[in-house]
Amino acid sequence: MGDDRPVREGVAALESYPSLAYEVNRRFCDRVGWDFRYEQYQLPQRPWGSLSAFSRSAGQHRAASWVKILAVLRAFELGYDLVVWIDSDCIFYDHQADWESITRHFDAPEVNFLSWVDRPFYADQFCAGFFIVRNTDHIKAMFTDLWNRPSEYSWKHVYEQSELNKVVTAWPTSQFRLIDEPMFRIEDSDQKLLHIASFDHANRLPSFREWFERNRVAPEPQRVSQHVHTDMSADQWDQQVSNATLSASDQIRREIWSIRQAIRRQLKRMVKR
Ligand SMILES: [Mn+2]
Repeated sequence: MGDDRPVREGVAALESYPSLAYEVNRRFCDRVGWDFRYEQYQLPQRPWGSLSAFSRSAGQHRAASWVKILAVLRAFELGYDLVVWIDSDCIFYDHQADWESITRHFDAPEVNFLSWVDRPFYADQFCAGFFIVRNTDHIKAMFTDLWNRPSEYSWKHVYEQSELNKVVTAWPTSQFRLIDEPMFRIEDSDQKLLHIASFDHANRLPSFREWFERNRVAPEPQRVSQHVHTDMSADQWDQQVSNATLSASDQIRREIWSIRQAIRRQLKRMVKR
């Protein structure tokens, strides 16, 4: 998983849903014996806020959600054969759930990608908040191309998910699996995932806190220094994946964009008051 926000330790975690998701997901991975990484990716800081991620080959700003592509490429580079991506607003819900039935799909060598159907939003698309990919040249090239190609969803909902769906669902059906199980609300006590979507964001903290009460475990994140990686610069990874230098005009565009974002944030705050 990953986010530009830090994992907050102690009781401060109760006010930070990525921190609660960290702890739920860390516990799950510990239980099933999967390596667990939280990429706290870095963006250039300015006095008014941070710059947004940017694809220099596409010449486009990229919404935060897109950075998962870089984080997965990083996990590939670390040598993992299979990489599981889970959003910071998504948790492994029932830790006793049977994941063998899911990972077994990858016993078929032609299967490269697995995700959850995006119900109730779309029945024929998957939700990029959770997916498993195989580290192959094919997948690596797909992610590299997605990052580098201009996209009408660079800043438009549902971002990289729209592009990923276009590419993956065009493959022969033998190469990917879409699992039709609940994810966006609790329908079964033994469901594998719980993902609190952005329209429902106010529910993230209460839902995740409830998970700890229900499972009678402490919510304070453990072993943060072991699992949170703060050395992933989104710009450095863009440079590596784009294999291009940032033009002076794009550099200026980024600065102006971030100032406009800061003003927008300020205006929103004023309206709220
Ligand atoms: Mn999400």
